Amino acid sequence: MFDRRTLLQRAGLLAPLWFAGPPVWLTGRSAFGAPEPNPGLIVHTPVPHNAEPPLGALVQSWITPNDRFYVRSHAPVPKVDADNFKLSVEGLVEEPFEISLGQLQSDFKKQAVVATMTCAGNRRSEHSLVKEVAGVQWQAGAIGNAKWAGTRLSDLLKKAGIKEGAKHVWFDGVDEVEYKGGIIPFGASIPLNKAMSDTETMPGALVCHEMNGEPLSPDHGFPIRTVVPGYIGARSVKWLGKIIVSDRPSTNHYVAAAYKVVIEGTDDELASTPPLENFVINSVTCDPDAGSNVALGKLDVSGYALATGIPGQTIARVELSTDGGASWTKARFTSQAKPYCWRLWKADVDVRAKTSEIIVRAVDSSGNIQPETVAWNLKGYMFNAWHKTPVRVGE
Ligand SMILES: Nc1nc2c(c(=O)[nH]1)N[C@H]1C(S)=C(S)[C@@H](COP(=O)(O)O)O[C@H]1N2
Ligand SMILES: [Mo]
Repeated sequence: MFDRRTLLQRAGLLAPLWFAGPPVWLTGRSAFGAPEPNPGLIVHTPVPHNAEPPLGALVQSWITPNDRFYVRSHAPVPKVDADNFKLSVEGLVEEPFEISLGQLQSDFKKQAVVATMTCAGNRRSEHSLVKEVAGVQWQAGAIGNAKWAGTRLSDLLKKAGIKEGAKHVWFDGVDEVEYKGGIIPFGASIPLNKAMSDTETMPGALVCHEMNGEPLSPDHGFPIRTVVPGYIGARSVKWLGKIIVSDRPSTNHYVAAAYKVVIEGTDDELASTPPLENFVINSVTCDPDAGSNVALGKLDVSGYALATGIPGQTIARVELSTDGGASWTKARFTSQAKPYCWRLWKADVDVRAKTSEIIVRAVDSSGNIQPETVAWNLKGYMFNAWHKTPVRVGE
């Protein structure tokens, strides 16, 4: 809960560094997007806040600490008065309702789940090496694995009573994104059957208010966000204000046009391309850093691997090559194969005189291999080619 002491402690820690005064939940005033000061992240843009951890720091633990978790926001952190805040559930339901954060916490069973969140634009900078892509030039750190807690989305939908014809669930944030000279909320939607696909341990989607045992921070969506295990981060809407049940996918820009893999982005192409849902298989070497000097002989390497968000698929194998892909060494895992979660790995590779890069690729439990190359796309999404870390071999 957000007791006063916790709030003051957090504010005391943060206040001196905030550009626009104390945090919004203390004063009711908007921080107007002032980023939470965080030396643990590399900042791409301060407002809206877009930042990612250095790769070496990312794989120190299976659970990503909150201060090492990437931030991806399209607008400044919105003004939210937590005491009067209400989330509404509406649309194709029998009984629409509004609910406060307190009620959400007291009236529903709390569900926790560990799931990896990753931006569809993770590794976009590698698409840009082929041809410049607009947008935040993410390295490979727009990913993290956290323990999220809150209410199952399905519990809220059941309370409202889903009407016949319902097929999708929309999420609207309360943030204000500038778009084409106007203001729109960030929005997403997921198929109703994904929302209702809970298992005992895995919610189809979570209406989340806790990240790694702490209230969500402003950057990560305080007071409430969705978390959709297996889906690209863009479907996990921060600062959630509305849940709308509908017979169609959301008409919000971020579903209808953005977050699609397109080449030219004409109206026709956008209209015929479905919105992205599951993330793709990926693996990345996080240590050593690109450009490191390495000695001949054995070298310790570590990184992450992620299976696609398709149910049932986990990472089965991670392989490394120091000879351009002619031969491969198997990595060992330092974490279990868990659905919708990354798997961390370590390997001892042989650095040879001719080694110029360390290549990594992953294989999933269905035998799908991470692709050697990927086709360029206009918005730079879903980059998952073999990851290559250039190194310089010394004596
Ligand atoms: N309201 C709102 N929700 C949002 C966004 C946003 O800009 N506004 N960004 C989305 C994107 S693109 C990603 S990848 C994730 C990032 O979540 P994080 O900042 O907690 O890592 O939030 C998603 N939810
Ligand atoms: Mo994203």
